[in-house]
Amino acid sequence: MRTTLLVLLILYSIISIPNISLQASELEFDGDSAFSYLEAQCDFGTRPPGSENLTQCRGYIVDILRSFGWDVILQNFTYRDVDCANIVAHDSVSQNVSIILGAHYDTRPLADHDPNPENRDESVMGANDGASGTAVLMELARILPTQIRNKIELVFFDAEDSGSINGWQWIVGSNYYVDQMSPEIIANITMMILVDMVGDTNLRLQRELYSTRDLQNEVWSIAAHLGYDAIFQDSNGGYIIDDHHPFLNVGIPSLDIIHHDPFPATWHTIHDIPDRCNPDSLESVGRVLEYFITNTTGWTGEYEPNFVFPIELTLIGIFSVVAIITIAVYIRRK
Ligand code: 1BN
Ligand code: ZN
Repeated sequence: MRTTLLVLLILYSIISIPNISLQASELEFDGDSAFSYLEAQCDFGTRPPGSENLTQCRGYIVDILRSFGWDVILQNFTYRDVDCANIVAHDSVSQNVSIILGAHYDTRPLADHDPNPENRDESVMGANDGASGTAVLMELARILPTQIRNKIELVFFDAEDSGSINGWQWIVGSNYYVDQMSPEIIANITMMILVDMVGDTNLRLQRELYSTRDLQNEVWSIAAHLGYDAIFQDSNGGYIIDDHHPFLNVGIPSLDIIHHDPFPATWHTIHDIPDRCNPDSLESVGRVLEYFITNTTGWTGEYEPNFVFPIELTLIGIFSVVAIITIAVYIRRK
């Protein structure tokens, strides 16, 4: 008798467990598609601020975003007599932006970290450092459901990566962007997420330490849920002054998803080329972000609805089973 009861209870508990497992394969972000945007940027050549290559590449990014239905504006600014522009993309229908996704699209003018001193006067191709984060944002622009796009702003920063060269500072574009935000707009933004250097074949993401820890925890736990815990490592990296920094300074919770501590071997070298990058790396980061964004904005439209057996029915079921068994025992004894 006890055994029967136990078996029935176990069966009930199994069907009552909510199905929370949305798997990586159910997500839309495509690594090959993202990789094609990475390669296309590199086809323009190296892309330091103010260069003709960067101007051409900017036009390409704008065209692609518009073809996916986004409204795009250029935020022009001049730094040290060089014309620069952040690219800002919004939903074309309505705007109620609460999440900013960012990446820099410029590349470093000098490969000053190259192991070979003879290469240090050359410029960096920036397949990883520049094109990878940009490619992830472009693929998100393609696949994000139209229903949630009004909550998202995509910002591609110029002039991030020329720091300590000819007196330039780092993160010039993001500083300019945040300087232009009004207090009202700042108050409406709930978070900023930056993707930088996420394309390396051997991608390893440590936790960047300026980043808002709670936001980082959410993203890292989604990565673990999707099986990307070998990439999103649960260990502390270092403090990086990156494009999320100006947002943190005005009180916006911000996260930098960046390969660092150590930086990839190609960082600021002439070897930062598409051959050293990988569609799977872009896909892991893109899918984590897709999952996070669709969850955070409360949209469940195209995914399988989670099956949750209502607690009331579970309790009624258990009561009926217990009642039936009690009655059966009572009748048998009689
Ligand atoms: C990220 C990619 N950064 C540069 N390229 C930011 C950075 C600035 C990293 C200074 C280390 C030192
Ligand atoms: Zn760099």
